[in-house]
Amino acid sequence: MRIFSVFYVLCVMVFLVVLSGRVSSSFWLEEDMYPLLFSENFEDGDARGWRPNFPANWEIREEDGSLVYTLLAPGDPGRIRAPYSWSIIKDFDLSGFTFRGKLRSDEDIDNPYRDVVIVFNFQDPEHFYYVHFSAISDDVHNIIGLVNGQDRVKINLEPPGKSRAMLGDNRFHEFKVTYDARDGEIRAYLDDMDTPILTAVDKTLEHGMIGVGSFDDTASFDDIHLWGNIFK
Ligand SMILES: [Ca+2]
Ligand SMILES: [Ca+2]
Repeated sequence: MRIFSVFYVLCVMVFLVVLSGRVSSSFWLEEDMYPLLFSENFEDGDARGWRPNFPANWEIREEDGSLVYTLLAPGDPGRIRAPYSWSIIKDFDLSGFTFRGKLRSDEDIDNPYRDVVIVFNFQDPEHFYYVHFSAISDDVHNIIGLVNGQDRVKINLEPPGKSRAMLGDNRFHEFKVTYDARDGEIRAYLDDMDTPILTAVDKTLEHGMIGVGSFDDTASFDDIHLWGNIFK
């Protein structure tokens, strides 16, 4: 009987160790993995913490009692095929982060190619990743893209046409993008913060800056929060 009890306790202990291992892989990819580095609601009327590539195209506007950060014009294409416009949060070179906020496409809702992007691990205008939220899914829309010195390539695991494209309206959506520098796991969420709509694993660019923008449309942003690990 006593031997049976010892065996039983050992079985429970093994089960708990296995369970904790399974829980940790998702549990550790939460905001509290990193310190909060930056919050921005634009209510002070300026965007001093941000560095846009086309400053004249960005404005802080009042809407329904809140100030929001708006990209008024798409900007110009660069030498390679990559998002035209972005505004980077200054001062944070990160290796691993959770980035949350609200985004809205201000493009005509009849345009299915409308998009809002989150750029990250941004090292220069030709080396970064981006999450492309759109109203249609194919090999260049509603993807995670890598810009590595040449035209962007789709790197997310969802096949073209199969990712959930949810940006078909002109209202704000909650977003979350995470990067785990240990294994290169990238996850992007829209509205549902528990189930990512885009996922990728890539370690080509393991650190960099983070920001918001659009491939070739107009967009607005608010209530930004950034948790991260400062790259050394
Ligand atoms: Ca605001
Ligand atoms: Ca577009």
